[in-house]
Amino acid sequence: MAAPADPRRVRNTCILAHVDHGKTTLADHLVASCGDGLLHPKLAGRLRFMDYLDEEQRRAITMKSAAVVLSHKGHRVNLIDSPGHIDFCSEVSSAARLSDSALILVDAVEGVHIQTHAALRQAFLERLRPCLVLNKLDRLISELHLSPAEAYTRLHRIISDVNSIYSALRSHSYFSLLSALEDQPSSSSSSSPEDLPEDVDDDDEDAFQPQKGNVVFACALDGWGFRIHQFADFYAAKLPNINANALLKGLWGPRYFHKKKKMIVGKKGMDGGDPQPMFVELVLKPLWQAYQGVLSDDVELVKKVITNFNLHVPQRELQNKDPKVVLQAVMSRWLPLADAVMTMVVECTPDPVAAQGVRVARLMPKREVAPEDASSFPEVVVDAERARRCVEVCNMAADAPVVVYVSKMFAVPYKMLPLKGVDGELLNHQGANESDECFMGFARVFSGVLRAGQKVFVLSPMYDPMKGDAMQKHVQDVELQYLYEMLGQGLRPVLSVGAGNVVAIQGLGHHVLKSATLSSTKNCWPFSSMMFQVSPMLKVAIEPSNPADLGALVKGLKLLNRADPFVEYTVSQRGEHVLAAAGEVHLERCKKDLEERFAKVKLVVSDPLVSFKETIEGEGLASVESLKSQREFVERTTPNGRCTVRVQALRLPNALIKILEESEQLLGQIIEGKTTKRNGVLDPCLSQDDGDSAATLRQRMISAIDSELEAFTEQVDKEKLERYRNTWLGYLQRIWSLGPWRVGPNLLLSPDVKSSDSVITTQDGREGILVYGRSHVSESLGFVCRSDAEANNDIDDSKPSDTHESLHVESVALTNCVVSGFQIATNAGPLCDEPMWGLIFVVEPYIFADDSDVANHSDQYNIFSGQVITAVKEACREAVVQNKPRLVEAMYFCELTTPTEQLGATYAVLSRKRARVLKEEMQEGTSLFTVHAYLPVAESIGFSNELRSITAGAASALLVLSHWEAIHHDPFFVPKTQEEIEEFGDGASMGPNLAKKLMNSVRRRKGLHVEEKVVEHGTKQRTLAKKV
Ligand SMILES: Nc1nc2c(ncn2[C@@H]2O[C@H](COP(=O)(O)OP(=O)(O)OP(=O)(O)O)[C@@H](O)[C@H]2O)c(=O)[nH]1
Ligand SMILES: [Mg+2]
Repeated sequence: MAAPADPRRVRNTCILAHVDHGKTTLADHLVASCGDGLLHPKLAGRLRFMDYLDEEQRRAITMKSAAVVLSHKGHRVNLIDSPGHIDFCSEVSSAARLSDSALILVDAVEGVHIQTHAALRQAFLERLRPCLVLNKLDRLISELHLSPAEAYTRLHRIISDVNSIYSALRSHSYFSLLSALEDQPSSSSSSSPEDLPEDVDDDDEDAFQPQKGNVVFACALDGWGFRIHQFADFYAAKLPNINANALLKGLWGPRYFHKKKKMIVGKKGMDGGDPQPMFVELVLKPLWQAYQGVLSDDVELVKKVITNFNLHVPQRELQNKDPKVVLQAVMSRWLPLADAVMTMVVECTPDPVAAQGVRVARLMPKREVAPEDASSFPEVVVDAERARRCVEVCNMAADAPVVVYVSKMFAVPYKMLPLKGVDGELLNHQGANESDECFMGFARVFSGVLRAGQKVFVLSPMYDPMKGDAMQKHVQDVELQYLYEMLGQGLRPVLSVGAGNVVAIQGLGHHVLKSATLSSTKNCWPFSSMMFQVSPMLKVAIEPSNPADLGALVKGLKLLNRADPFVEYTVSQRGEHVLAAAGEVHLERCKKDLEERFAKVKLVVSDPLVSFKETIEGEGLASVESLKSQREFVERTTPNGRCTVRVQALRLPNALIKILEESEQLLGQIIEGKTTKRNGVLDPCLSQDDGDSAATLRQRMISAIDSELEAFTEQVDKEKLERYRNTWLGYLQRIWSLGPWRVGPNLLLSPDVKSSDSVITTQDGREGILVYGRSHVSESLGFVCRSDAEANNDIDDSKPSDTHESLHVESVALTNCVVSGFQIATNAGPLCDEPMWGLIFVVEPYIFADDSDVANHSDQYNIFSGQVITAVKEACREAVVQNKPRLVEAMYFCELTTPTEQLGATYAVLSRKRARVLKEEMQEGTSLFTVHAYLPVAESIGFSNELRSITAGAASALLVLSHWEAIHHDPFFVPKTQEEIEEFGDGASMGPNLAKKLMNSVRRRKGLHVEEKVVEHGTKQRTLAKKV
């Protein structure tokens, strides 16, 4: 199927939805009708053509996205089926990146679920034009036994649910930060209309409207579906005095058909009674008749529908004994599904030229180029701008620069690759012996014409064309091998692929790890990175059953790391091979892939290595109250006695922690002017160090404090609140560093010069001065202006004396040591070496003059700086221990569906797993309950399995990482007072509390000391008399 010369006749679309809403079944019908013989229509809906992996067929869920080329009335449609399970959400991002539009599927019985939200958000973020498919309409008839009127109400509600989610996304309040980020690099052009999604100006209008033609009502299982246009055209032919347009408008909403007058009227125009809207009368009723006729074997009713709608169904098929077959015979002739969906795709979604014009602002944000760079490399600026322009207009001229985005790599066994090329020549698959798997790039050409064998540059997301040679490690040149059209599992070799088409590229295996931009010129900006809904959370250590297979395992892990966009493979400090996956289902598949494809050895998988964090008590009001009480300082002195560090620990309000965590990437850029290495969800290339984003962030931080304080207006009087607010704002002006990794949710405050004892202090008759760090972070964020900070910093300069002069020089040199000590401490807390979370450290290090002779000896000095780091680290850790330390655990948001009779069993599992139920709701018209709960990640292992087995497979759950939450138990709790002993026992008979248990399990895993009594009950031990 050669690509049409005109890119306007191409569509790239993906199917997105919640798990099991019928994406793959729908794809089957599209492939059967438009796939050029790839799938026999008889198998459509049963084969699940796009789920070609064994594991997908076995579990009946899709696990990867896959593309297929379809043709419809002279148009070429590249269709990508995606998985709905949250564990594979990265595949959804890969699919969305290559598409221009998205078919959002919703099950008419289940309605909107969490992944429906995610699908809409993904489509919105990638600036795809969404269309809606309401699937499984048959279930409304044959399962729920709804009347046409009830069904109409339900469909109406789902459409308005979806519309309200989408309009919330469009409204600028939601994701305000994100859009600020997105628009900010191209702030000059962000106001120009072409940068905004096309439909942004009709914000008030619903995005999904049956009248607009972007809603299909369908039953993928039986292969039928329609847009109201089909009915409008049909009735227009029958009712000559009403035109099709008026019918179209009347067919959705509260419009009624007056049979006698043959007119469309409002409700008032109907002469009383209980009139039904036109959609019910003219659309749903005939559908219901067809179903009821077939299912209750009412031949007359079926015949009526057949004659009313002039259908030609062969008698042979009508006489089939199986009602399902009869239904399909009638329905698929009457309302063929593929026709409705493909016409919608062609009519309502943009071609690549139109789409790329809108998407370019997201894909390749305009960069600010420093004026000096622009003048020294004018040709680079011109070339890069040309490449961007060509992407924007989807230029497919042969001389246009080639720009391609690879959104994931996937592995295909060499034996599955085509042996012959386009002209029947033999293909030479280089490296076939090296490994059994060939890595392909799942890609799309955005500009120019990509040719097999072409030489291109692979640009990593960090690449900056203005930096020339300094960017060597972010760019490689590579000669591509073959190009293929993707046909589900099949690959069809092609010689070239023009802009606006999806393609599989062979020959990138050694050059691209997960995603990359390919370009024919080095003078091109890389595409912005994709966004993922979650990050890989579930970590396990993997080892081979037979230690001799370690080499094979490591090689296999490296291959898996490449083949799966979403696993992370690391080697821990203790030498364990750690694999991070998105969830249980994903992990199981990874294990299977390793055992059967990549490593081919038997494996042992450890229990999950669950991450925790450490903090101190003081949530909510307590964190405010703690501001009142002057906390004790913890003191540590270096062994040489020259430096004393005083540390005080406080707790940050939860709202502020959340913002610090969410904005990690942005903070990294603002503070350091560059990106951080961690797997952030936000895109490094979207923003630069810019005043706007700092201002937005600053404002969010202040509002977080305000909202936290607002909650206490009842308990605390106004004056006090104002004082607290000022204290908090004061803290925000003194942020010296963030930790761990310089962007975490912990603050290091520079000493408060005015309130600390004084800059100069005396101890044992010696004079010492404060090591004072500038509040760099506050400056970068704009909480203080740089000149103020400098004035503050000059305080110690203002009173120099000879001894102080040298001390001062030394103190400046030691500031970095203080920050390092803080970084180390926040990276590994005192409870079980897990990172700290939400803490403020006020650190006051003093150095004293050295009396010994060897002052300032450089060796001595190095030792001294090490001692200062240790002292700061120890003091911070001790400050945590002394302020009621608490363990923090990650929580999943869990959405589960269960039948009423299994509700009890479900609750039993939930409570055993320490889940906190948020709400339960009966799904209207069904006997199903939807339960929302928070579930600790530490307990999630085996949760789905247990749920499945205890409810006999009736309940299913979906877990999404939600937030971190402190466990309120004290891990060091030992009953002391009389009441406590009465309540909990004297500690001898009491098992360890939850926090202690979790803490100890981590300590044990890490090989840290665990304080445990080996013999709990000495009195119960006895020596059995031996009878000789
Ligand atoms: N009754 C009914 N069942 C349907 C319909 N469409 C799909 N199904 C069934 O729903 C189940 C899930 O279908 P899939 O097509 O695999 O769903 P999916 O959205 O691809 O699922 P994932 O890819 O795992 O997210 C299958 O058992 C289908 O037979 C429909 O229109 N009516
Ligand atoms: Mg599927």
